[in-house]
Amino acid sequence: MADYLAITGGVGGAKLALGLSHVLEPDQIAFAVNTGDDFEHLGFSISPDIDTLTYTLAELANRELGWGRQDETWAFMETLERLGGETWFRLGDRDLALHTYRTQALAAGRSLTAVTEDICRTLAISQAVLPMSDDPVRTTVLTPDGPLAFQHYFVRDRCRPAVTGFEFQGADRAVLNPRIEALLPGLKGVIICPSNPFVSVDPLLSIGHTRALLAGLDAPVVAVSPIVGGAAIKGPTAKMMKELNIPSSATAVAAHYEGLIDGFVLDEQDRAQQDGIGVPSVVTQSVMLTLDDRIALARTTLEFLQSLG
Ligand code: FO1
Repeated sequence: MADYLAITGGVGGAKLALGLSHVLEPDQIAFAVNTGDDFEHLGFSISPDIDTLTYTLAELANRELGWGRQDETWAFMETLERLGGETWFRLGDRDLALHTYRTQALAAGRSLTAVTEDICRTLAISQAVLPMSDDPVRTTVLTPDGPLAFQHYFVRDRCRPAVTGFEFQGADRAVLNPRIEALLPGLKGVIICPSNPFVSVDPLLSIGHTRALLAGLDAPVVAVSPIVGGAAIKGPTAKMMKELNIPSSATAVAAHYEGLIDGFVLDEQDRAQQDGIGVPSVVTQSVMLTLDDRIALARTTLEFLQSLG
């Protein structure tokens, strides 16, 4: 049974996840992964955040794009484009094999957890990578022009529409992955990775009583700020906060998790905000450019968790 659970979305979260995988033994850490970004496209079942994490842990991630596989080729997309097909969401040739496998396995009645386990085994990943739920939960972004499915907002429309809120379709009926729930009583700590609070972490927290379940743990819960110096390291977090009339600051991220977290990790650039954080906090260099940065942030976060425990 794992000692630590890390809740993660895509790129930003996967960086810290990789650091944690270098610091902890494989059986000490499990990852609870957002599936609110999942969708069905061109007949494939696509789970972007699970794939970003597994490719990152397997050292196969495409560093230039931030998603997909390294050494990718695009023959499928090129042919589809010539045929006049839908090409706004790019599926590389190597990546495609994985989507095909997952689509067939899910259609045959296997669970997303079981399929993800197969993929991890094949990619020689020893840590548990656990989809937040085996039931579909789909993030919808609310905009003044109406609701948008997450990937339409994020990729097709390049996060341009203003956001007014979010809905997580299916979250009220979904069941938290039983393998995640089974870990909770034995945990020494929970880490909320520096992922987007609204669209990467909230989908998991919105499943049934998950937020209350995590808040009620004996083990401490810490969040790492995805906002540094008023901006998001990657992605639309800061833009969303402005549009929601929330200051784009580390303090506001900590406030978003009020009642859930016991500690908060913020960047040196935001040291001046430390007094306004309502829970114990640690200031560190949290921008992860290199593998050493990822490992250092993982160590600091774990030491901080242990000091709270
Ligand atoms: N992100 C993009 O910005 N453009 C794409 O064409 C794209 C394709 C894609 C294919 C497979 C996959 O696993 C992820 C992909 N992503 C793409 C990333 C993804 O949509 C987002 O980064 C996440 O959903 C946000 O965490």
